[in-house]
Amino acid sequence: MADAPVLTEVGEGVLTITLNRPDKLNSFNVEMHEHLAAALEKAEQDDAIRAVILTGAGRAFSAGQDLSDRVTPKDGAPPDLTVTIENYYNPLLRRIKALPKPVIAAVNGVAAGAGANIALACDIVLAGESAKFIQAFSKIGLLPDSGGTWTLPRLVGMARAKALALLAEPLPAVQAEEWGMIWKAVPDDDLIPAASKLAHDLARAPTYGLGLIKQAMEAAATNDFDAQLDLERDFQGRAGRSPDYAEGVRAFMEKRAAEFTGKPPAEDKR
Ligand code: T3D
Repeated sequence: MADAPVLTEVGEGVLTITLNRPDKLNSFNVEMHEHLAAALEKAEQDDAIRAVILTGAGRAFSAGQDLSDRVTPKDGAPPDLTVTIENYYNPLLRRIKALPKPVIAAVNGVAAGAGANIALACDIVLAGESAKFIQAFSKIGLLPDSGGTWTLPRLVGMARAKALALLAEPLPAVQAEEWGMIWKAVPDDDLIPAASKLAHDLARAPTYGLGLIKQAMEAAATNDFDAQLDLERDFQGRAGRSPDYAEGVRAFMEKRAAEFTGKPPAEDKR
């Protein structure tokens, strides 16, 4: 299925998802959304998958919505953009955030519009040095979606977020790293090996605990300090009942490398 809109590959606990419409710079149509949703659902359900890499085929990560795929009503009325957002983009963003396993974006080239904000919603963003991030929306009269108006100010502060959104200027990966918008920019040829090493390291880590870290960090966006302290207490209680915590402490005491299974505590149904 080399011509499928999304390619998947599983190995040693890592699911690699490749957006695969290179001639359209991996822009999103409904079919690509559906394939991506199915791949992420597999990641949710399969306990053997413990980390995910999201990348793009060809010279782009993704150019966002496929603008040639817009359904214009026959009567000449404008398209209702809320439909794709409600049915596809918002569920996708919620899925990435809620997945109790780390998702790494390996941004191999331009990430524009929703493509940029999907990458930035991932837990760790690595980018090739030639990649760039473009909040392209304002060029066509739209505003950032796919969580952009929420994510950007939190990552880079309001001043930079507003300028990125209003000006739609490309932000090179190296500057994105300097601004704290992404984890690292690496030489282009090193991107996939670096993302793969990171993902394989994470796939051998205490997956249940990593899922709690992810959930706690997201909750901090809306909790006050007091509520977050309570959440940390409760989550730590859950982490402390996991087999990986027992193994981690045992391995430390025995001065050996821990062997984590990623499993939740027996009573935790997830
Ligand atoms: O609509 C809704 O449902 C609401 C949701 C909206 C979410 C969004 O993402 S809105 C924002 C949509 N994206 C954009 O506006 C970005 C459009 N693309 C660009 O600005 C540029 O292509 C890039 C800056 C990303 C890359 O520029 P460049 O010069 O490297 O490449 P190019 O020549 O512009 O594009 C190469 C080909 O890809 C070209 O096709 P061709 O001429 O070779 O047949 C181009 O048309 C195609 N392409 C690029 N982006 C898109 C696209 N085709 C459809 N949709 C695209 N978004």
